[in-house]
Amino acid sequence: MAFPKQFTWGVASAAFQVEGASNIDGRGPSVWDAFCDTPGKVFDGHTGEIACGSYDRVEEDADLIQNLGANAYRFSISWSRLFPKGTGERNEAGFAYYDRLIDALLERGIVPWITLYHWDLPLALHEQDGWLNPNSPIWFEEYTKAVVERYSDRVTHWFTLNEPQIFLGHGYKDGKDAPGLQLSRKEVLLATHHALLAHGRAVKVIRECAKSSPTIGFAPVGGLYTPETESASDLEAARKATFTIDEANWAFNYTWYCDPVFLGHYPEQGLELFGDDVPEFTDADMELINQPLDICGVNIYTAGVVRAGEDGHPEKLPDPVGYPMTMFRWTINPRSLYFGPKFLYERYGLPVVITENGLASMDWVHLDGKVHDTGRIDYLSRYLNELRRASEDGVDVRGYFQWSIMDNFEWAQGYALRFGLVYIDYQTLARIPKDSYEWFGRVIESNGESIPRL
Ligand code: PNW
Repeated sequence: MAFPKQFTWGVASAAFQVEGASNIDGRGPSVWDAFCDTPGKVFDGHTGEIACGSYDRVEEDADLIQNLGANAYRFSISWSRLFPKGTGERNEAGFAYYDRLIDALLERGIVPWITLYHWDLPLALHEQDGWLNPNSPIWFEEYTKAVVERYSDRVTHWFTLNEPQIFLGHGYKDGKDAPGLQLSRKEVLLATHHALLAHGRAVKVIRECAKSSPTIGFAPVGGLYTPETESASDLEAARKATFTIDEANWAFNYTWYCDPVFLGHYPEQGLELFGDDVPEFTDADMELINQPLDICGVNIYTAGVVRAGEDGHPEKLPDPVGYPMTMFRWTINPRSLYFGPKFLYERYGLPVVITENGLASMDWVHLDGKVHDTGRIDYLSRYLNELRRASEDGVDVRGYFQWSIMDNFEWAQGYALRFGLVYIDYQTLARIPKDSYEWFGRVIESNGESIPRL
């Protein structure tokens, strides 16, 4: 059998990318609102003010997910919609919005999977130094507690942080994403330590306060490598490259974030590489970060390729001229969905859930009124076949969330890149299911027994 019977077939999104209503019903600004308002930061000055208008389309969007046949929806909560200033005063209208969303999903038999933090830090907290503030883990714990108290009678699946590699690497190091900081390595590592502590505190408070038994995970990303051939030496080289922090691109790795979370310690190689830039930490910190988790979530879109060079040392292969790429110019490497889950499962020993995977393309409505996104079908078919192979080879894969149910605000790329199974006409906010929506629906229906090629 390909995928387990109870496999989770989901679609994903994030609050700032779909909700819109950024100034409505008492929501406070986040770092992303401020970033969008800073000239030159986001493609063509696009903002999240309207986005997909999902705030006003709870039933319509839930119908789209139901008609697809998905059994789960991974969405995030906008912290500043619940707490306009991040801490203190609550915004009841914000809480009520997620009540409506959760109830609409449950009525349709769709399991809500909540991501607590998908990059949109309340601006008021950024003004108090954001993740650099040693109180940031406590802010996050308080926010999480309020979310869990409100929704855990109906919600059982939780993710803490989405991709700290990116919100710190692009937000605090390169300045490409909100809040656009370009800090020293020492400062970024301090903010990272706080984010990891925030994760730990959140997991703890979920377990303490949840009204129904929770399933909790973390949703990292990282520099993944697949082996050129499946020889034992190439395989070992790929594993080694995947779990080594690259000096040039040091924030984009698995081990600095995942080893503390899953194993309770920073990786030796990172401690050596970062030297004096490593923040001070205690055993109690590491224990707090290392809370028991139920699943290992991971976002996988692409991967590099390595071969074993001399002495087995990983040799990264350059992308060949004219390589297949997405509109993001990410390499299309379907084997990332075989080796990614395999390597993570071997290292961390937890069931794996693919929390995001999908294709950026530039779709448009064709003359027949439909959106023929053959590239997306081909991409998903190649990737899902590899995920199935991982499952058949004994990797404990429990779920797959396609990114994304609909086109949305693609961060610094604004609305230029489209990841959706459903096309959004941003003038009218009409939703048009693409060919890939029909295709993915059939895959889900067969529980992945059938993953047809074009
Ligand atoms: C993710 N990489 O970001 C985010 O979680 C989503 O919000 C986003 O829309 C989606 O992927 C598509 O970009 C990523 O460099 C950023 O491999 C960078 C990478 C992967 C995912």
